[in-house]
Amino acid sequence: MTTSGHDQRIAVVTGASSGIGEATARVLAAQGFHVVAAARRADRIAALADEIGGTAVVTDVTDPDAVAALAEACDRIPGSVSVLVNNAGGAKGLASVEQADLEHWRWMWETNVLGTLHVTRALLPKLVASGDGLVVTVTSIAALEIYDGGAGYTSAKHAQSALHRTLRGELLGKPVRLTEIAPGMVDTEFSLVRFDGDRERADGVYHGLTPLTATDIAEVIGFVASRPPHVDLDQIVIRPRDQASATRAHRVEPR
Ligand code: 8X3
Repeated sequence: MTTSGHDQRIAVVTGASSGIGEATARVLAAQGFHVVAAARRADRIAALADEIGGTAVVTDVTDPDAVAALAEACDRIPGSVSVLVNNAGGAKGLASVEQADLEHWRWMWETNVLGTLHVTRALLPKLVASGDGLVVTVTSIAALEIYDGGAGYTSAKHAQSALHRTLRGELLGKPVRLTEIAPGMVDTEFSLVRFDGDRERADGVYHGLTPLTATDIAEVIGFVASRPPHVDLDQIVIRPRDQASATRAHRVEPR
């Protein structure tokens, strides 16, 4: 069902140029949302928005001015912003604390934590005003676990989760639902980014098992978004059957 004019429900998805963000944009568009696809890679989101009848807004979530422009772009679309999917983020490196790469740490904290802060803060008034808002924040099992070499990423994901969960109390009494999605292994560009484009190393992460796909996660977000206003799916952990924890997986052949 598509809606138009002031009845139109708008869903803003960050990190929409690939992976979970792109798949979520497709699922929400199929549910009738006008999707605002936000990401840095202009060509990718333009093609996606074209395909799903949405709007592409080039946004770097770490830049408050760019995020303010994203909020203004939403004002120019008829309808109300009722869904925000905080999906932009990622990991860089797998160094020990002793060997920590400060640039990697800064990037992880800027994108995952401050990015979520900037976008959520900018869009919250609109989500509340919609009368039936939803904030989905895509964290990770790294928000629940720690592992050797993962401190930069796990600390950022723990912080992003804490920020998101704090809103549950702060928004109590307001018409906004809050859902944290914490995925385990999902076959996206995640590992390629983490290992700076090293394809062999990235593929090794998923070797010998069946990881989740971006669509697996997007379909769950679509389920969350399609619940009635009184139903809040608080926190959802999604792992492949072959993964018991961040460091423990079953592989049919070893890496
Ligand atoms: C990443 C989760 O299991 O690939 O967010 O380390 S995992």
